[in-house]
Amino acid sequence: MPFPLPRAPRPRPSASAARKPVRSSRGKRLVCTLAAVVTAASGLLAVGAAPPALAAGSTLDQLAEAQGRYFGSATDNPELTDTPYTTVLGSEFGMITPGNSMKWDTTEPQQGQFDFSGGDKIVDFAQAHNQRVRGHTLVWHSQLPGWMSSLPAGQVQAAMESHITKEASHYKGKIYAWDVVNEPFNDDGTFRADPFYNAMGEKYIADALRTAHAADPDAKLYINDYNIEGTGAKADAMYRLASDLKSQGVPLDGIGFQGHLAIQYGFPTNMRQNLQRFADLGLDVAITELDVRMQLPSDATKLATQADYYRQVTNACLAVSRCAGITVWDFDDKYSWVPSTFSGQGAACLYDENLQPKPAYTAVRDSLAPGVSDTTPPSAPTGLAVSGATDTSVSLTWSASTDNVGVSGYDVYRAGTKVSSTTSTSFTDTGLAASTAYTYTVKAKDAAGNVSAASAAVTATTQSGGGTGTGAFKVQYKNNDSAPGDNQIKPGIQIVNTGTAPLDLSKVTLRYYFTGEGGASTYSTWVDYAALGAANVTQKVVAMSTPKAGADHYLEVGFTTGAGSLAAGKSTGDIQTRLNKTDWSNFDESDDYSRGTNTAYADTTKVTAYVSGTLVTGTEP
Ligand code: 9MR
Repeated sequence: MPFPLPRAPRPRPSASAARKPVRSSRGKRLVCTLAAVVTAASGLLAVGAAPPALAAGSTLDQLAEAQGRYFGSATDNPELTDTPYTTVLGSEFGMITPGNSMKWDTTEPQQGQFDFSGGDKIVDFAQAHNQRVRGHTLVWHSQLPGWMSSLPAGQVQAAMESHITKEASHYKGKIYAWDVVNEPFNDDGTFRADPFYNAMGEKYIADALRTAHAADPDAKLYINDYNIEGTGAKADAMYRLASDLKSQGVPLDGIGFQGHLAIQYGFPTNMRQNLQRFADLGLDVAITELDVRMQLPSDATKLATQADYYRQVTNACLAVSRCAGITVWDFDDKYSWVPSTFSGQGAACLYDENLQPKPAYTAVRDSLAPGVSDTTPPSAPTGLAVSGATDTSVSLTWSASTDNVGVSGYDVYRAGTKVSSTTSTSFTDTGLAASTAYTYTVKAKDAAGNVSAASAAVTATTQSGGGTGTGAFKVQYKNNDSAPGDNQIKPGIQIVNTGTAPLDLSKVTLRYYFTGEGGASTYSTWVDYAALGAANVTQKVVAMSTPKAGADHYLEVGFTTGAGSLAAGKSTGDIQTRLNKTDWSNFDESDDYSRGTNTAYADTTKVTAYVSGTLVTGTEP
């Protein structure tokens, strides 16, 4: 029989009571006064409090505790003999969840015969390391012993209450929070038809919570599930259940969001808002089983995405004052459950199989305490190029930098003086003097304030002032040649006037750089099509006096006065050029400087453009 207990108000433990002593990176216990810590309830610094002393060597849990949260890990009994592993387990984390040894099939393998030895060992480990314990789990459809799964429906409630009472009483006073009910929902938000639901209907959940509360009134009681991190049908079902239980006065303290994420499925929608709506019901929320898997093999890009997911989860928890903490579902890829469950997937944890921290580890630290841990600057920006120039402005583009945690922006320098900070990879410098050369560099920075080395410098010359027909423009390119090893090169080129004045095309020349690869040194050129009239396009091949990588010749494209002027905002339209050596010997275009593989027009900086012989856009080889 369910026995409705009046719900005694249970204030959150005070910051001092709830928190274990903070240890320094050397393991020495530091005195952590209430004034010096962050209030658990608000997540804000206590008024007048000195910020906690956080050093680069602070543990994950110390960084989290300074934000009023815990940082924990799951572990399992076989792992406790791995000393390098337990050294990290015992130091980095402030909360431990037994991965298996408190589950029903382990603790009550035969009806009425209980075995808590595995769970006891993990509790002993935690207590020896000043760690708290999340109990996992009392009522779950999986890892049930055979006798329980086949029990007649009429005996399920008594068996469930007996199991909860026995286990929660055994661990009374030693458990911070119990996952009383685990995974009650199907993905569509309907209740899972497990032995408990089949026997008792939805009310088994309230009954389980009341039974656990009677056995250990001080433990926080949670319902825990996966695929509820973001908004959706399953999260909505949990929200409805949580609201109902709260309004009925059932002793429910929190909702556990397991957080088994995968980079190939995207980050959960509105995670912070989703956590917040549960918190607004007067519940704690916690991330209880976080890991972020990927298709193997891992690579730097996947690990960076994974790091970003871990960071976003941490940010979401920090943004919700009732988020009590985060637990990872083991911290080391060596002991992750993922590879044995999802074929071909893995690398889901904060540390790799050799116990080396991954970018995700740094990302979590950086979220918990920006700047404390991340001392690695981004890579220097590459590919800095002039994408346009007018008589008063210069436009620049560059390639994105990479960073162990994430690039937060770029600083643009003109002649060594910072002229802009931007989060994009382009910038237009305005208010410049006409006919003047300006030299630029760009540096990348990250959220911790680390700044990269400067990019290679690029110099741009503004147009002559007051003249006509030299406004800003850009060059677009496409490859019309599907055979890079044959005897012809077929660049498609067009010019777009991006300025506000007409562009006198007769002053414009373009250079397409390539290598000749032996054979004849004389060339034939062709204009197969030009929207502005093939007869208005001129071409010649020029041998470079100083060959460069991917370039010992260039095709120079020009325009007759018949091409006229290109109005602001307009494009010349498609110009299909073609060239061959006069002996028709083959090229190897694969390394040619100006060549791209795009078959639709796209902006390029590798076909350079000149007005009256002065480079105005693009980067020469
Ligand atoms: O980590 C646990 C793994 O060792 C077990 O084989 C598995 C069996 O179901 O359970 C794992 O933990 C699960 C947790 O108890 C509930 N949420 C999903 C976890 C991963 O399967």
